[in-house]
Amino acid sequence: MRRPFARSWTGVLATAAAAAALPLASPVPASADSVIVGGSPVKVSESPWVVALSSRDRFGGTRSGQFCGGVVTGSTTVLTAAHCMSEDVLGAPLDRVTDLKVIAGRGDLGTSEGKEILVSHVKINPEYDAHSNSGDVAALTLAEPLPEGYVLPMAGEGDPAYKPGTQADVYGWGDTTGAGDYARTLHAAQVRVLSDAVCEKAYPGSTDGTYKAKTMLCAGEMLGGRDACQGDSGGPLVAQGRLIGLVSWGSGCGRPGSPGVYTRISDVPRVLRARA
Ligand code: 4AZ
Repeated sequence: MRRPFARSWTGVLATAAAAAALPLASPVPASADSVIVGGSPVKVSESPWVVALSSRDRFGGTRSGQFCGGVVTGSTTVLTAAHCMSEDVLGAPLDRVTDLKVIAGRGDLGTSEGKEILVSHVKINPEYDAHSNSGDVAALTLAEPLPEGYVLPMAGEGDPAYKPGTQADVYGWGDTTGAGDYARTLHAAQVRVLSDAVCEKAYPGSTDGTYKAKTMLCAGEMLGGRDACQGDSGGPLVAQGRLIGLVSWGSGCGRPGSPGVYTRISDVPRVLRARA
């Protein structure tokens, strides 16, 4: 979403209000606003294409400066969410963030494992619409190449991995409580691709956003519980070994009836795709 860090407070307030109204029998699981909700730690060596976006100048050094996720789609190309490059998220215009880096091969942000690579160029999807969240993708060019083994193939149009019911995994270092407790280690959660009809019904149009089947997909569990959350934005949704989505937005985290919404990779314009 446009303000991933601010939005977590909305979630906390909504959860507190629900708990006050239903003190004994809240249908919302206790963990509803926690992490890559319902996920578990994973080894970055088994998913080397997941990277952290970092700026220590903007976000401090304790978690290697992590503020969003990304995915390696070419030896010098990382895809992330366009909204991760916004002034709302960065707290400064992008051209003033001079230490923007991609961190590869570091599962635990408290270590110096893996590689930090400077971003030499950022291309924001010309079709990105910050109001509806449509086309939420940007391509980062790396100053040095990563080995080919880091690259995850992208799903194209008509790929069977988009079929509703398909199991997919979402990865990130996002918030673990909805109150600003960001994970130190990489987590993943398994979710299901949902039909466009279900996604449209969940998000017919509100202040959170409107579901647009052409440029988005949604995934989650009908009963909630497993989901992406603040700080996971731009990270990958992977099914059948291919990249199908990027964490983009949603209403809260892990709430029943409010699945996570992702940028649909098959709709990413050619100008943002890696050449090699
Ligand atoms: C966010 O604001 C955000 N539950 C990311 C993912 C989801 C909701 C919000 C999906 O960055």
